[in-house]
This record gives sequence, structure tokens and C-alpha cells, in this order.
Amino acid sequence: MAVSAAVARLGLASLRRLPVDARPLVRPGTADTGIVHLGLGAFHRAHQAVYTEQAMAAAGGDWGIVGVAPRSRDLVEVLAAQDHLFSVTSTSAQGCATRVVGALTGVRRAAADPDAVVALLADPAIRVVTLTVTEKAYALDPVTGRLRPDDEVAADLRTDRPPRTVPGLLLRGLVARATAQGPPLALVSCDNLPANGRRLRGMVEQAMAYADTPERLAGWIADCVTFPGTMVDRIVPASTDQTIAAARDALGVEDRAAVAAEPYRQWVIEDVFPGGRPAWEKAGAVLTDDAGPWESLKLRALNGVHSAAAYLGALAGRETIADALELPHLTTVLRRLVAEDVAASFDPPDGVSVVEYGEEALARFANPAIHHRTLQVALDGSQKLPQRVLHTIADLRARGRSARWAALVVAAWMRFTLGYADDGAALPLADPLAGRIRAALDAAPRTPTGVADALFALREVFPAEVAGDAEVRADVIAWLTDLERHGVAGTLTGVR
Ligand code: CS2
Repeated sequence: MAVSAAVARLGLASLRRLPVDARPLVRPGTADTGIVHLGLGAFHRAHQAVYTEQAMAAAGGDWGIVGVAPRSRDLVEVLAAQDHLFSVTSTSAQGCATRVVGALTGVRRAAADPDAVVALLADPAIRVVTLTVTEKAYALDPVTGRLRPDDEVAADLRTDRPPRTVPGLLLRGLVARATAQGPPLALVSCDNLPANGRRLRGMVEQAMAYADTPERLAGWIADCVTFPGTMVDRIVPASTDQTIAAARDALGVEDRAAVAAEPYRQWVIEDVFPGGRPAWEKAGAVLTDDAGPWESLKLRALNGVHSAAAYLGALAGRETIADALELPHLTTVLRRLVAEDVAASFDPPDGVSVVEYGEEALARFANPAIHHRTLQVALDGSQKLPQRVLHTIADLRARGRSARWAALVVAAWMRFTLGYADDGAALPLADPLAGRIRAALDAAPRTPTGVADALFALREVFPAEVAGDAEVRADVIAWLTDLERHGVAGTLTGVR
């Protein structure tokens, strides 16, 4: 503490103290705001904010970002105290590089001031709204993709109270914009959902129907709002005290909103922006008319494999994903998951080899400088499993193939929901369906078949064609039996 008290705080006044190559690419305050971003977490700061700043540096434009944090008071206060500046440290075994990003022009906390967020969404200067709010905030059924309003979403959509949820904020903002006949807008989901643009459009349409939005306004929204699909990629673990200490060492000033990330990043975006957009292609983004094959590639060959490493790693007592990959035989199994299951399940983008993409993902996971906790990736499994693993299974089965390795990932998630590691240590189940999952397990015999039957019956997680597939069930039960009897280490060793 004594050291940090003596160190100046990151902000406009301390910019000139920064090493030259750590300074923002755009002078803060020179661009006006054109983007509202919902979900101000580490991922946004290390991804869209970085691309947007680089695009403005290369091609100009008023594309400053107002970042909206749903709840986190601390983050909003920290960023406000730092004149909206924060740093990103790219880190790998080869070394690290830290740079301050100047893309944010403001911050808001939705919980404290929802009306200000609604007003921003209606503001004619705003032409793009991006979202990283995590899968569960969309309030969609993970299997069908249809809106499932819980009590909070229902109250937002059917009463006049200040909105508290993402569907509520969006709908209220879009209705305000439509009422004012404002300029058109692109709403861009940057979450790891399948067909995220279509899902977001569906969410808005179903929210309008649920809220009984007047036809004239609903018509304006249908005509003037686009929903580009995207594939976003960068491994960005939650920040820790070490992240902040590393930023302090590199910058010579204290940045309490620092993030650390792998050097790699990718963004594929469908190019439908009726009000214009930053020149993201100048920052390396790929603009396309169909992000679908890229999304499937990333969700199945990267996120699905990530989840596999997370559940198996957590069960084996491994703290980080990189530690998990050192479990004997795990990478062999993950390679087989990609080569035998994922690659056979869908048609990748032209010219892309799924196996090579999967190899690259494994190398990224092994980055020893990224301390990505297995428990962080394991969060919210019920929301992630469908697009990461179950779509792979459904497509393989429709092609008449088995899905043995994908079944192992399902079994690992089921085993994880039991709440204890192989050595008996408790494992937390942080999941919006935790209550339903626990109730299902409590009512079932604690045998592999009992556990599998109880969880396969969760219709919000398992599509009927997967839950009702005898071969898939048998594979999952066989893996669960192995995991229960021999633990992860024994199961992996016994793989043939
Ligand atoms: C991870 C992702 O936490 C998770 O579920 O699989 O956040 C992953 O790190 C990113 O999608 C990488 O782009």
C-alpha cells in the first residue's frame, strides 16, 4: 500500500508520464461518442474498445464509446476517476506489452441510472450499440433461443418501472428512439451465442410482442434497426491484484481498471450498419455477409474445448486452464474431440482447417502467462453447453456418426454439477439454473444412470433429439461411470 500511495493515478493529467509506446492511439476527448456498449467487463475493454480505438486512429470518426456497466459500482467509479482510461496488457511466454486505451468517452451504471441509459439508446448521435452481457442476460431459452421472461424481465416489459434487465433496457431505449423517429441503429451482440445477431433480433421482437409495443413503433424498429452477427475472440481472464501490479510496473502509474489478455484477437462482423460504423477492418476485423460459419467454428472448436478443459481440469483440482492442459493425456483427448467430433459436425468457413484451428486454440490455452481459472470458464454451464457441445452432438448424429468425445464433455459437466472434485474438495455450481439442477439431482439416485437421467430431463439444456438418443445417453453414462470410479486422471489414462 505504501508503494501504491506514492504512485500517481492513471488519468488525463498523468498521460505524459507514460512510456511513449504505452500512450493511447487517439487523444482522449478528440472524438465524440457514437457507440453505446452494454457490459463494461474485462472482455469489452480488451476487445471491442481496442479495435475501435485503432479504427479511429487509422480512419477517424466520432466513435467514442460510452460504456454501461449493469451493476458494478466499483468499476464505474474507478473509470470515472481515471477519465475513462484503462490499460490492456498483452501477455505470453514471449513477454508482455501494456498500452492505455482512449476509446471510452463516458461510463454509466445501469442499475443507478437506467433512464440515462434509455436516453443514450435514443440519442441520434449513437449509431451503434454493442453488447457483452454474457449468455444468461439475454433471457433466452438456451435450447430454443426463444425469450423466457423471468419475473424481472416480465416486470420490465409489462410495467413502467425503470428497467433492470438487458431486454428491458433495450426495448425501452428502442421505443424511445422509435417515438422520436431517430436515425437507424445497429445492435451488435458480441456474446458467445449461436447466431448471436439472429438471437438478439428474436429477443427484441419477442420482447416487443410480450410488451404489446404499439404497431407503429414496432414497425419502425423492424425497419430501422439491424442486428449484425459477430464472432468475437480473445482470452481475457478476470483481472486480479497481479494484473493491476503488472500494469503499475509497466506504466509507472496506478490503473485500477487494468486488464490482461492474450496477444491474439479476432473479430468477424456482418457488415450491416445503417448508421455507419468505425473502420474496424483497419484494426484487423473481418467484415463479411455471413459470420455463421465463423461462429460455429469458434463455439465448437474453441469454446467447447475450453469448457472440456475447464470441467475436467476443475474435477482434477487444477486451478487454471494452462495447468489443466498439463494433465497427462488431456491434450490427446481434446485433439480427438476436435478431429473426430467437431470437425465432422459442420462445414467450416472456406479455406479453414478445423483441426489446425483447434491446434491453435490449444496453444493459446497453454499460454502460461494467462491465469484463466477453470472455475471461471466453468461458470453458467447450462447456458453454454448447447452451442458449445450439444449442437456438435446433434449435427453428428444427424450425419449418422457417433459423438463419443463430445459425450465426455457432457459427462464432465454432469459430474461437475455434483459439487465435489476428485479429491473430495467442494466445487461451486454458479449457474442461473443451479436451483433446478440441484433439485433434479436431489430427487435422483446417485448412480451414473440416475444422474444422467435427471440432467438429460432438463429441457432448457438438452434438446429432445440429444436427450432421447440412446447411443448418446449410453456414451455419457459410460464416461460418467469412469469419472466416478477412476477420477479424471484414471479416465484419461484409460482412453483408447
Ligand atoms: C470462455 C470464453 O469463459 C468462457 O466460457 O470459454 O470466455 C473464452 O475465453 C472466450 O470466448 C475467448 O474468445
